[in-house]
Formats: sequence, structure tokens, C-alpha cells
Amino acid sequence: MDLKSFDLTGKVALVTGASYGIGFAIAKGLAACGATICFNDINDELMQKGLANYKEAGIEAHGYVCDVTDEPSVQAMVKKIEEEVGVINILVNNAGIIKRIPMIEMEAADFRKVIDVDLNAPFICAKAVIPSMIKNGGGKIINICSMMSEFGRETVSAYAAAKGGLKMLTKNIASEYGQYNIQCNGIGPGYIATPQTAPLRETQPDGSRHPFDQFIMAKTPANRWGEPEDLAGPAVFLSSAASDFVNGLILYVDGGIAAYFGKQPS
Ligand code: NAP
Ligand code: GCO
Repeated sequence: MDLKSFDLTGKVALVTGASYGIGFAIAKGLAACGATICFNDINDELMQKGLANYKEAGIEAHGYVCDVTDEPSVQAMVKKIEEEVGVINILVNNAGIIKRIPMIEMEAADFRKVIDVDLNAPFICAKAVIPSMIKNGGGKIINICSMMSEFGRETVSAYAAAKGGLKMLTKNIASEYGQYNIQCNGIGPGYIATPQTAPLRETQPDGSRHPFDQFIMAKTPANRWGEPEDLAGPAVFLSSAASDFVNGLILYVDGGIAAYFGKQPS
């Protein structure tokens, strides 16, 4: 075994919703190890912004306009990538949304929207790439899960339901398609500083840290929020031959949150 096991040269990766944030950092990590990057965003303006971000990082990425909840559009994107770039070897289901609303105040339509983007879309995208992966002799699928794949908390019922479901979709893809040399694993990020969590980190009018920010600091043995780049190494591992016998795992990248019983009273 040598470092070549982590080499992704010649591999085509599709990272969904990766114009910025966690997806972008994961894509940068995969590109640094040799992969060709494809990503999508929901409209041309956002996709062009993403392309500019990759260019600035020195990466010649391929950008596509596609809403991951729209199955015909996902099928068309995957076909286009196969024609223009090559068969997808690595799929990272990263695109996601959250709606923080107390459950009894939440409209069913909002609940459905979150389930659609965070759970149905990974199914749609995985379904679109698996047939070619089978023909190609294998592939890697990484689903971006969450602390909420394991835990609940106030206001995130739809998100927790979706991410808990995504954990089980991960295990089921591994179970159903492992025989074709397809490895499907999850990454469960802890609390990461991205636009998605920006409202939880806003500085208060008196200059103090947001109460949720203080709560997360107390919950995290690493004593910091994660950075999107913290996800890159685990994503490279799960995309590479180094993890060929790892299947159905959810790798929590959380600075120790899931291991920690909580701060003792001072
Ligand atoms: P983010 O900053 O909000 O970025 C999410 C990305 O998903 C955006 O690029 C967004 O596109 C894209 N997206 C949303 N709906 C889409 C759709 N229907 N079709 C295509 N793209 C769509 O979020 P993030 O924090 O980087 O999170 C990335 C993933 O990690 C998500 O699945 C999230 O649930 C998960 N996660 C985040 C954290 C955290 O602490 N930040 C922790 C655990 C898990 P636009 O450019 O249009 O906005
Ligand atoms: C929240 C957060 C989380 C994180 C992440 C944790 O409101 O609790 O947004 O859900 O984004 O998914 O792993």
C-alpha cells in the first residue's frame, strides 16, 4: 500500500451544489488529488459564479445548470457529462437545504421541500449514475449526511428526517450495489462555518457571540466550528481506492461532537 491508493488521476467526479461551501471544498480536495470536477447549480448565474470560484482556485471545472430534485434534468446532466467529460466515477451528493421552523408551525409543503432536496435528490442522482458505474466496473458515492442523521433538536424536524433517511439510503445503496464494486458511504459533518449556518453564528448587537454559537463551542471537543476544508481529506479517502472495502459507513467529521457527553458544570 502506498500513497497512490489515494490518487484520483483520471477519475471524473460530480459534486452536486458545489459552487461554494462544503461541496466546493470537497471538490477542491478531489481536484488536488487528480480528479476532474463536474458540479451543478440551479441557474446559470449561480453556476457561472461557481465556475469563477474554481477558476480562481486554478481548477478547470465543468459546470452544469441542474436542479437535483428534477429527475429528467439530472438524467440529462449525467448523459451530458458522460459525453463531454466521461463516465462519472465519483458522485458526491452535497446539495442541501435546511428550514429551521418549529414542527407544529411548519407547513407540510416546507417539510416536503426539505425532504425533496436532502433525500429524494440523492436517490435521483445515485439512480442516474449507478447503471454506468456498474458497466464501468465500479464507482464511489458519498452522501453528505449530518449530526441530524443521529440526533434531533428544536426546529429541524424535516432536515433530521431527511438526513436520517439519507443515512439509511447510504446503507441500502451499499447493500444493493456493493456486489458491483460500488462503495456508498456518508460523511456526517459537524457544525461547519458556511452560508447554511451563518444565521447561527451572527455576532449579537452587544458584540457577544450568538447563543447557538456558544452552545456549539461547548458541544465540540475541538473547541471550534469546522471549516469546509475539514471535509476534504475524508472525501478523498472515501473517493479513492484506499477505501475499496469500506461500504455503508457514515464517517462523522465533527470535532468529536458525537463522542462527547457534554461539558461538566464548572
Ligand atoms: P450551503 O452553504 O447552503 O450550500 C448548499 C449548496 O446546495 C448551494 O450551493 C446550493 O445552491 C445547493 N443547492 C440547494 N438546493 C439545490 C438544488 N435543488 N439543486 C442544486 N443545488 C442545490 O450549504 P453547506 O453548509 O455547504 O452544506 C452542504 C451540504 O452539507 C448540505 O447537504 C448540508 O445539509 C450538509 N451539511 C452542512 C453542515 C454545516 O454545518 N454547514 C453540517 C452538516 C451537513 P445555491 O448556489 O443555489 O445556493
Ligand atoms: C442546525 C444546523 C445543522 C448543521 C449540520 C449539523 O440548524 O442544527 O444547520 O443541521 O447544518 O447539518 O451536522
